[in-house]
Amino acid sequence: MRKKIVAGNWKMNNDLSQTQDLLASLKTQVIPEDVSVMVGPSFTNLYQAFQSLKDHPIEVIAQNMHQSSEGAYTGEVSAPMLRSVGITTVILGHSERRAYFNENDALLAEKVNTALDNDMKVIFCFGEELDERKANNHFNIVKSQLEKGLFHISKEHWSNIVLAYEPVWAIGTGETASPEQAQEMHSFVRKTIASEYTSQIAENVSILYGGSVKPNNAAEIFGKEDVDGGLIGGAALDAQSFMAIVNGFG
Ligand code: G2H
Repeated sequence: MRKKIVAGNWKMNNDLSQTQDLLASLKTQVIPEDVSVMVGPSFTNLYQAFQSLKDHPIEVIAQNMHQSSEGAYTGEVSAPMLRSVGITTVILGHSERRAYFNENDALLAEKVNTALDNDMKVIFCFGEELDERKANNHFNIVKSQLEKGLFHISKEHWSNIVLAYEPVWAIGTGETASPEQAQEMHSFVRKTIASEYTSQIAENVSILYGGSVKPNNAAEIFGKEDVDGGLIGGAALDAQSFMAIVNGFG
């Protein structure tokens, strides 16, 4: 059985007191035993969030990290730093990092290696832009992102990988991929992994969908065979909405 996962990506939202408030609300909620629930606050609030959720099933994750483990990289945060405050999972390759911070496939491959070398789990994001889908090139784009950013890892490392398909045209736009579009891509990704690695690896990896998931569409999307959960942005900033999405697994 693949792990069901719902991860909140808070992006650059919530200062310390807002983080504390949101965590306090989340802590009053019942977390279903069969779903791994994660939240990703900003770097400045990770330590506080980890401490606050220490004895709670919600995992605190990071939104990004630098590709080097240490060094003269002003303003950056390393994998060992994240580990030192209790964080063992990091989101890499989010489309906002690719678009606004010039993160390309080669850089992401380095980041993946550094995360794995530091015994961290990776939520690896990928997805096509609108013009690429319109040109019917979305499968090629996704395949290329996976091949260049991720498919260099060894079989053994796949247990530390979660995938997140996030079509760029659906992120923060209110436009969601239809459950059928999500399923079609997730199934394609699984087949691609099976042919590149093994069908067992393909069957065991959780593939999340991200892009305007809300309480009113989560259940339908999560109901698709190859969709194992979601990476949630806007709707993760409200405890009730986020939990309604978590409870979207019937
Ligand atoms: C996609 C998603 C979370 P949103 O970025 O990663 O954000 O749910 O706001 O579209």
